[in-house]
Amino acid sequence: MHDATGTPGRSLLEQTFRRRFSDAVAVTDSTASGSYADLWRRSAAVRDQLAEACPSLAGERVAFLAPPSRDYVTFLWGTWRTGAVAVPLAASHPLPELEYVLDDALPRVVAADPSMTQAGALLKAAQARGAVVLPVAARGSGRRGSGQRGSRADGGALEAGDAGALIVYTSGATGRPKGVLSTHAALAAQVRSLVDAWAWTDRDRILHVLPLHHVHGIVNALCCALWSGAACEFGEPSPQAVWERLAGGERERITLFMAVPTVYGRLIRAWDEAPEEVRRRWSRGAARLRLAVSGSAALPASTLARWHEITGHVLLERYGMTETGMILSNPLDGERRPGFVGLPLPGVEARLVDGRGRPVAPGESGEVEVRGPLVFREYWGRPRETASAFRDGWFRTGDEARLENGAYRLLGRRAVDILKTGGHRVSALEIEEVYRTHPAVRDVAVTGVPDPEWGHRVCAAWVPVAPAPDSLPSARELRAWGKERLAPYKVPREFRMMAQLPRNAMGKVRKPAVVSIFESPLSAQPGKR
Ligand code: MLC
Ligand code: AMP
Repeated sequence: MHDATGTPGRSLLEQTFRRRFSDAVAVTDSTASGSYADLWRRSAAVRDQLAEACPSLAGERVAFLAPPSRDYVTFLWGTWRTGAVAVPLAASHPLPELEYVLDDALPRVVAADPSMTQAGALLKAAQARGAVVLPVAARGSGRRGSGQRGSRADGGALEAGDAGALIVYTSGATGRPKGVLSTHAALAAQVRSLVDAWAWTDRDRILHVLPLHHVHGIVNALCCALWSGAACEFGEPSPQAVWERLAGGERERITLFMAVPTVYGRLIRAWDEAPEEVRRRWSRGAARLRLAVSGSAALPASTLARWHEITGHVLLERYGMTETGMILSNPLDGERRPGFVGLPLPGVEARLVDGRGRPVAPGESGEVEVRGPLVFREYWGRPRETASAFRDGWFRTGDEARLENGAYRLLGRRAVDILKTGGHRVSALEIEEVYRTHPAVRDVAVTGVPDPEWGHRVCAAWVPVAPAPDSLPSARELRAWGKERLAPYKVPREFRMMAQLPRNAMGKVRKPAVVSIFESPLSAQPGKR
């Protein structure tokens, strides 16, 4: 059976659960694996448990914290089967970031896998906010009969189109992160487009090492696999473990791999450092991949070239956004040009416009705008921001691009305060707001310094309060303080203390001047403030 693209109009669950009698492996993690039939049964048990704890969940939010695992997938499907909107929480986030999501998404139910570091604190915070709390693994979910006899009906999600499915948090130019709400229909459109473009089939097996609170990991890797009847294997993300898995036996061979450029950079470094015979084995393994995809941030041409030398594969670079899913992609068959992100994916309309929203002349640069069934519905609870994200029905990406010889080249973001670090979109202004609450900090300017490993390296220039206290915090202390409040990838890598910040005549901080400060040789010293 290689009918992977599915019938138009099929919802994600409808498509996936037409395999509900299949014993083919759907997901595996380091301790468990689940067939499509298992997922069907287990997710019914989760649905029943959720419905028992909290009747009429349709349209309500269910937030959950779980490692990439069979239980994560089961919980996601179970949530969808109640008709609720899933809000996956980030495993790496400290409590204040998780509490922010609780206060913004207002979930009726919050679930956590007890093995997660933040599980206890999260559930306590959720209880204090009046949410029902649950463990992620459902009672009796392993039983053969569970979810079949005497169980509740699916909450409309099997056919759902316009119903909300998923809220993923991502940073905007200003303020705190926004919840991007996508419908079942939008997710199905995103998945169908990728399954079609990259020719997923039920013979595929993806090695999944991406976080499961972003669309890259949730939609492109996980949902595409399940839509296609393929296997999704959650692997250990260390570079050595990835190489070893790719080099693994012919049975259960990995056919697909997806990652952000930072990860490809790390894989290349590990390969360079490995002994000759290990290198040969790793290269042979990676050469057997059907497809390796890079995205979420610009792929350096040097990474593309080196990966080609090592594995014989040209990485397929594509471009997308949380709000839209994937927009542009290099071809599966055909030339993949370094520095280019290809053409619109099936079902996606893209165009380039000038500042007033008029399409630009051929060869001119402009802002990418997107239209199509895959676009998100709203920023959760932010109608004004949702409205201003669209112009004449087109979603405004904020990314600048040019069409050159039949392919798009991305030129950067319009807003200088949105950074991409390790594939994560972060707001410089959000980080500044948090650091302004530090007792020793009077003012601070955060910026992204171009960096071969991270894309942007988050750096902060700061001005101490006056009069300066006797003992000023070191860079290490400022980082430790930030880690208690911000996701690890938002915490500045470097700090530079200054008497004042560089400002223009209007008093606005000159961010390019801040970048130059960190590009000077002095900033190469670690631990300096
Ligand atoms: C982690 N650290 C960082 C950092 N990330 N420091 C600076 N900048 C960053 N971006 C710090 C940690 O706090 C730690 O510090 C040290 O680096 C080592 O951490 P680590 O554990 O090794 O990092 P790791 O967890 O491995 O993270 C690196 C990564 C991860 C690249 C694997 O960030 C990742 O999985 N990124 C993918 C993000 C993603 O999926 N984006 C898709 C968004 S959707 P210390 O001091 O404690 O040692 C999207 C749409 C689309 O963009 O198009 O796909
Ligand atoms: P996110 O909110 O994490 O979905 O980030 C989306 C942003 O990532 C886009 O607006 C782009 O700026 C960036 N992005 C995604 N893919 C690429 C790519 N291939 N090259 C450059 N930037 C990318």
